[in-house]
Amino acid sequence: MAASPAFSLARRLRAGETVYSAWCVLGVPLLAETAARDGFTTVTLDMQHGLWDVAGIATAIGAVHHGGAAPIVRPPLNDFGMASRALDFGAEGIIAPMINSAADARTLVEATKYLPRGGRSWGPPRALTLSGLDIAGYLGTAHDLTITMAMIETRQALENVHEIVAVDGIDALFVGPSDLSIALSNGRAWNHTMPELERALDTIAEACAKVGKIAGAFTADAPRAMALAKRGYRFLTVSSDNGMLKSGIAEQLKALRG
Ligand code: 3PY
Ligand code: MG
Repeated sequence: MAASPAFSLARRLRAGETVYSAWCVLGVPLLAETAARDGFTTVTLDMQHGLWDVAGIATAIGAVHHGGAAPIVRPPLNDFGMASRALDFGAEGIIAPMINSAADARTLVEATKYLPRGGRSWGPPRALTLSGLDIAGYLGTAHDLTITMAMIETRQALENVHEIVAVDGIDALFVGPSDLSIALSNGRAWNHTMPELERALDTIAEACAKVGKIAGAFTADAPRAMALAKRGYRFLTVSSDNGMLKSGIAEQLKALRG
């Protein structure tokens, strides 16, 4: 995967490209930068469950950008202010958790798109610097340069998937297989490949395809990401910084123990 021109992710996804993203939870900008420099097209910084604080996320967005990848941020639950701020800091995309209805989707669009689509408040100092655009340039192209993804990870979201994806300004749906499998099993299972979840994944991909929007999903590893790409998913996060660190540690310890 070659480094991509800055702020090209949204355009490339809308043009039909399939993109793989690193997923960083440990709150360490250097790890996010390494994922970018070593070849991921995009790096997602997870503030919902990860250890990021606001200063760290601002630093990591710059580090990923300068490492040649597109920074994406998942803000905390219902933190639409942080979604807006992450774009101001130069994120190229937002993945908002637990978007359960068209009303939730409209709230997300309100925070992430300028008028006339939404009501994002003006003030993107770092995004201007990183994009190299002036005020008129960024205001005029922010929609084309950024991507707003709504997470589908509850029964309610699945029931409302067609209404959510139809909201103007929602560019993509992103499946959270952990929460969705817990929801579909009524709390009995965390299972990324259970039959009900597999059916839901196809329903969500079809809902996106029907309106020409992008389907995305979290995955635990590259084989699963590539399998979902064959089923219509085009934005796929792969493993995590924590997961890769732990598997690297396990591999070395196994070798040491013979
Ligand atoms: C989920 O699988 O529920 C997610 O939110 C992705 O980590
Ligand atoms: Mg989740």
